[in-house]
Amino acid sequence: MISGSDTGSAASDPGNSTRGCFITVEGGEGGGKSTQSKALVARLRAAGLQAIATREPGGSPSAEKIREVLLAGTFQTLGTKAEALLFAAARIDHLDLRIKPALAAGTWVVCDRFHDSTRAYQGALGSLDPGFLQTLERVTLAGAKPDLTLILDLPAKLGLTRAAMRRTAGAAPDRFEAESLDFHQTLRQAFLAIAASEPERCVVVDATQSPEDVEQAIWDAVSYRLPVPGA
Ligand code: Z5A
Repeated sequence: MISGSDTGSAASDPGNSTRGCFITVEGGEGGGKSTQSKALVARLRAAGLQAIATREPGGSPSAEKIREVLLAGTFQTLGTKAEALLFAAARIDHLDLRIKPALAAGTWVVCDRFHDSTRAYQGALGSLDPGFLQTLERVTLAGAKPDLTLILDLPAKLGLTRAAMRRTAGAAPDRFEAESLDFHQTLRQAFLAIAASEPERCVVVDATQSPEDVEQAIWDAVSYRLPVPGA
């Protein structure tokens, strides 16, 4: 059960029909997270559920401001630890203002990136001390773990090609997209390692398929793992 305390988890009681379920969508660049988050919300609504799509970094007015500086690389010079703290500050605000109230009202929340992105980008790639990251995650989430995490997996090169195609003509890649192919390959392995370490929470989805096939694979996983009416 998601709450402000340190003792529970949204994942602990997904069968509680009075609360919404919390689903996160994760993976490397260009995997289709935004596309699939919107499609999943549409499917949940069609199944008669209240559902919202949100994203990280961002999702609340103050967190969206933090997003701007993070993606611009404004504070990159402060180092990975400081960046992790900024992602955490945005996440706390997002949880308090948007995610927790929605779940408490029975609304399902689909979030494009969440704490696994901090583990992968700032942890595996930024080489942050695991103890620091675990403590930061514990105080940031305060028990608010996702019920289900969908990890959209595809080769780094394909993901970067897709991300580049999506950018408007002439727009520069953001601070993370501009990293090397090696960086993105390591990122892919980091997400797969998270999935392997928490199979009860994570499902890996083959994101090389067509958008329609990815959407169906996601729907199959959601309907199998969570209490979708009529599934
Ligand atoms: N970050 C972090 O470091 N630490 C943290 O804790 C958090 C985040 C929360 C957020 O960037 C950055 O912040 C992110 C990690 C870091 N790194 N970057 N960059 P963002 O939100 O701006 O971008 P993103 O999350 O990385 O999104 P994305 O990878 O660029 O895209 P996507 O959401 O995965 O994909 P999409 O926009 O849905 O699709 C991309 C294009 O591919 C688009 O043209 C689609 O039409 C196309 N597409 C989608 N699916 C398919 C399929 N199946 N086939 C063919 N084409 C497809």
